[in-house]
Amino acid sequence: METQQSDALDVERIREDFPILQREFEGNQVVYLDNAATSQTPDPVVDVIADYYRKTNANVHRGLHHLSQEASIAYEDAHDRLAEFVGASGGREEMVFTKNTTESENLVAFAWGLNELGPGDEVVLTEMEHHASLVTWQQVAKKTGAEVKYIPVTDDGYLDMDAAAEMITDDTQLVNAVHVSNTLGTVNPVSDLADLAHDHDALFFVDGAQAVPNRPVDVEEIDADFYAFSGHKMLGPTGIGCLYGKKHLLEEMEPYLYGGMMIERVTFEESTWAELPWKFEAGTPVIAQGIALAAAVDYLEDVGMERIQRHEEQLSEYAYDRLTEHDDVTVYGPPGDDRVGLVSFTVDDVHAHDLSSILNDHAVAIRAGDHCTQPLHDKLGVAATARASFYIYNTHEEIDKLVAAIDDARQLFA
Ligand code: 7TS
Repeated sequence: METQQSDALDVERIREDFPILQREFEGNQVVYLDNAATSQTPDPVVDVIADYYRKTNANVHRGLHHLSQEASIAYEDAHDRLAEFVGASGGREEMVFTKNTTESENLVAFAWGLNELGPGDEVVLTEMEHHASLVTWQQVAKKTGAEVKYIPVTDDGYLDMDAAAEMITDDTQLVNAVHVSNTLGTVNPVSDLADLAHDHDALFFVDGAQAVPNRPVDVEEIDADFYAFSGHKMLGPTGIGCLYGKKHLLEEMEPYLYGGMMIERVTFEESTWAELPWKFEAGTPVIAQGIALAAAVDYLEDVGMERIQRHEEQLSEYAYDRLTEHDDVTVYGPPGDDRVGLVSFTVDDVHAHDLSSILNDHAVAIRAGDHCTQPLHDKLGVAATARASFYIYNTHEEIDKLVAAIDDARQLFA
């Protein structure tokens, strides 16, 4: 698509690339507000996937035949494209393709943590971590005897950075924090956390699943040692995630999965590992997904990451303001003008699951539940929240439809 010249997003033009948004259910056009769970995929990216299978499909054993050569080059180049997108100057050597953010978390926890952690060591997470990191580090801590600590979340939904400064000590080996909370919409001060971690020679790992889709991210400016994200939340296909890692760390780490493609030389007794990043991509990798994700990145950059960020901020502030017009609505997290494009909320006397089911009658798609942050919900004192999350194709009118559908639910339960 053409580069937009004006400051605002041309949402109507963008929506033409997403035919799924025209679907109707019982006469209502779908209002897709579940983007923090997964985003929709634009036609140009779907075309790349279809073209790949129609014209190029082959396994990526370089040099065997023309199709394999083409697939290999496109797949390898996709790593460079993703590295460039998040500011990793080391290119493909610093960009591992995985299945999703969860697998990227597991890769670091098991390939690094299992070997490096022991009794007396500490891993510092935050109370707003997604289960992807929380459960994973819990397990590695159990296996190694290390301890997991959590930076508290304040009542207004921010990280308590004074507490962080006290909790991160010379015993800390790694700090793992979400860049953007999938429940609160908080944007965390990741550069400050990186400084705190590095002051104590600890590594800093960022879960960027909710950040890379909607803001410019530069892993070197943050000074992250590892940075994880998912393709399916940023217009790409499912089945691909990314792990950025500083080259020297990835070089020192043991592999995570073993088998074909990740080796250099194998005898009956011993094996040596392929160069980066292939050492971490065992078996037939995510070829079509990787190539398609590079196309998604082209699409995002054509639209402009700063514009996307502004659009999301405007929508979430509008949603926050509209939702809080009613006293019976509680919105969780920071104020409307200081959050990313999502709003988690409850409505008095209406359970979040009932709410989402009534919204579904209006074809308004939101998510209800714990959003894979059960401990954070425990702290908030609610079992479930409703969450509306926005992306480049959402409009103010769709938020009005959300608010009208909530009114309907309110009347049903009055
Ligand atoms: N980290 C964060 C901050 C997330 O929001 C998610 C997914 C993950 C990690 C895991 O990503 P995955 O691609 O490995 O599944 N979050 C959500 C959500 O909020 N609703 O559905 C999935």
